[in-house]
Amino acid sequence: MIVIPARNEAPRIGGVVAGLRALYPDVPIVVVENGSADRTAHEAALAGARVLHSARGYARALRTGFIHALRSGAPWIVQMDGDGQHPPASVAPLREALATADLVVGSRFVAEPGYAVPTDRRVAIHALGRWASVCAGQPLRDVTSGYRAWRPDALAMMVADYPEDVADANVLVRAVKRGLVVREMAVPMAERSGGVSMHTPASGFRFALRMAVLTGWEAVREQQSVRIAPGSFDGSGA
Ligand SMILES: Nc1nc2c(ncn2[C@@H]2O[C@H](COP(=O)(O)OP(=O)(O)OP(=O)(O)O)[C@@H](O)[C@H]2O)c(=O)[nH]1
Ligand SMILES: [Mg+2]
Repeated sequence: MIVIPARNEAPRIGGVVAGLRALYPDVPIVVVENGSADRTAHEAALAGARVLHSARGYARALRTGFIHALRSGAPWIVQMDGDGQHPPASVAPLREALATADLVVGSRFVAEPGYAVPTDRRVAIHALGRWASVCAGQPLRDVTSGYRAWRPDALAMMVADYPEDVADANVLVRAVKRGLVVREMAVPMAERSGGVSMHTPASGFRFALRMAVLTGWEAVREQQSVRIAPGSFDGSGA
């Protein structure tokens, strides 16, 4: 199943869904919308997607889509953006890479990304990637990529307490800490083809700082939950 969070993407979402349907006619596509001031939901449905409505925000929209996918018994789940940045052709290789991973991240930084990622973003993503790598204990590069493929059993381990607010690098660190095999693979990406990004330069800076704190917290939190996990006490009182 393909899960696409979308807000105010009416001019783009139809093309994204149509592109996916042309390549994968049998794969259900779910667009999760909230708070759009335009006809995003209408265009998505017209192009053949099932439209779900969620609580506010990107992370909550994803969670709504994930729960739907798991309840539907989807054999794999790919999350991607609805603004045309993620090429539909990469769904197949991402899904195939699940043969050797629980979570596969489509990465702009394993090979050339295919477009000039603005310098401020590139610097922020690289810095966040380094920090997330330290927190996770394994190399992670494109930690803000929203193009990801999940095995359902792995997603089931994450969805119950999936972050409600922001979900990027923190999710990757949590996944690694929970023992999931997280891999990155090169995916060409495009520039947003219009509309408004959820990140302005100012909000992007605040987001990066916040994400850095949350990502560090994941490392500490998961460490603690391992320490106090049931069964880890031997009852001897020693
Ligand atoms: N349902 C829902 N979708 C959202 C929300 N915010 C962003 N999205 C969608 O999430 C996807 C990613 O958002 P973008 O604004 O493209 O974020 P980005 O790719 O990091 O930023 P750009 O590179 O500037 O495009 C897009 O499909 C958005 O429409 C939201 O509050 N609710
Ligand atoms: Mg985008």
